[in-house]
Amino acid sequence: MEPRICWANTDNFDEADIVIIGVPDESQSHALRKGSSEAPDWIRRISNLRDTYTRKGKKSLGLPYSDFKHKVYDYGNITREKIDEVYDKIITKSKIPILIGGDHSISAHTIKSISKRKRPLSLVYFDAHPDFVGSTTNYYGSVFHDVLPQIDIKSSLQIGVRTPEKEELDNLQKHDVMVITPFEIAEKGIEHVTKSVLDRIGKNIYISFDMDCIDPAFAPGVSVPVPLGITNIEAVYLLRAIAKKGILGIDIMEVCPSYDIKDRTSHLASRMISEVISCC
Ligand SMILES: [Mn+2]
Repeated sequence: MEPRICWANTDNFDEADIVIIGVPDESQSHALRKGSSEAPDWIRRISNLRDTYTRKGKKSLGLPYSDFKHKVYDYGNITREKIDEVYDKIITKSKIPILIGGDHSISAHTIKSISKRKRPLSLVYFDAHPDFVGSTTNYYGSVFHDVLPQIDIKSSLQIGVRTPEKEELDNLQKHDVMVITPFEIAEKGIEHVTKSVLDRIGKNIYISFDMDCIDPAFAPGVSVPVPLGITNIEAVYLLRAIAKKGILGIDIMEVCPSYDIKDRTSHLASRMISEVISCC
């Protein structure tokens, strides 16, 4: 494994309130672009290269615009089969997991695990795709359908959707899912949209973040890129606001380092993690 992510500041799991976990698994992806399983270690590597500076021979973090109050522990990598066991240790101790994928189907495991302990669950699903295929299950395009029994649909929503299949459009309508498209953010402004997100979600909030919700101009290194996405600033503005309200956990999925441009997407993922930590 690469060194721990640069934001980790403790080697003691028990004293941590934020836990970083990698799941280097892309077994349920059908993407033409392979390589999302490399993301956890690659993001750790890039965080150490790009988000730290050297002062008098010592490592100095390039913080978000505030210091961390939190103790952050890097748990290393686990398999998808271990998620429930590891999340039990994390959620029952009121720690916040930040999981790095891997393909998006992994999120179904984390959502199911968290919903066993905290209900009703508000899911904030950032994605270019609704992942709402119901004709097949347990893969990266069926996550939202797979977790329907686990989430409170009335306080959940999708952000960044712009390439639904017909079946998915029908499912979104049938289940009356709130969707915020990139056009709606362009039209109404990020502040207005953020308020409506905060009004929608309840107390038990989980964020699942597919990096492809961000425009490929900012995040080219993803498994299934789609033009006309939200900007990096809009994404982080929303993440900060939701994290401030209080989250049970977050995952950051589908970074695909081998298709990236100069590690832009891995670096953005690392910065996003620091922004979320600073607002939790
Ligand atoms: Mn997805």
